[in-house]
Amino acid sequence: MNEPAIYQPEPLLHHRPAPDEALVSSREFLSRMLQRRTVRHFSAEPVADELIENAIRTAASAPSGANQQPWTFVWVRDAELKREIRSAAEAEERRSYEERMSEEWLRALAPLGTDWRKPMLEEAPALIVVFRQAHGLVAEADGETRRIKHYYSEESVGIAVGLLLVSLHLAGLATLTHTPSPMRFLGQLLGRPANERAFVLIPVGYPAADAVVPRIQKKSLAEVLVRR
Ligand code: IYR
Repeated sequence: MNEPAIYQPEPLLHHRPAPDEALVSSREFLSRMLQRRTVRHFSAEPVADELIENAIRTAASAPSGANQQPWTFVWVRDAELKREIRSAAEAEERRSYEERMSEEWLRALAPLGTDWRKPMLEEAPALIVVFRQAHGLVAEADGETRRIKHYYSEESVGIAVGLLLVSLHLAGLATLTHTPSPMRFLGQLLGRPANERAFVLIPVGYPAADAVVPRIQKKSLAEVLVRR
């Protein structure tokens, strides 16, 4: 067994805005976030690299179980790779829509207007595929690879994806939070190691000029907040 790393406290750097500034910034942030929509129609317009890099830096700043940061972000721009991903995703989605999803599930999805076709996987200029590291792999001095347990990796990656979506949205970009099921093909096409599981596939880009979104509602504060 290796010695555990030691606890080394350092002073917290913390910015506390004045109360009026806090309210303004909280309201502005809320109003920007209320404009975020899941988008399924993308333009081919390219995206500046730094917007994607900063979104991934932001995502990678997320809190994680034991600070293990159990994530890998694969940024796909290559047209041929996008085509392969689309084709594999559509094969799985077609089987899901036609054979695997229950009537109840299909009814729940009806307001979203989705089907098995996923042209956005080729149309969007970038795809970000987020992988969850189910466990860690550490190279030992003797050349062996040791497995380390990861804690709360699902929660950790979920939080990181939330931050990723926020950063991209605030940069004026559109995203689709897509989970073709099963997603094993993503690890295969992208050559990821066996400890990584595809978590979500996110087309990123500017919305198409004629993009439409389903008319849906978010629950009110009263419906989601319990005060005790
Ligand atoms: N993965 C499919 C189906 C789908 C499932 C849920 I839950 C959604 O919120 C949306 C779609 C698809 O992407 O079409």
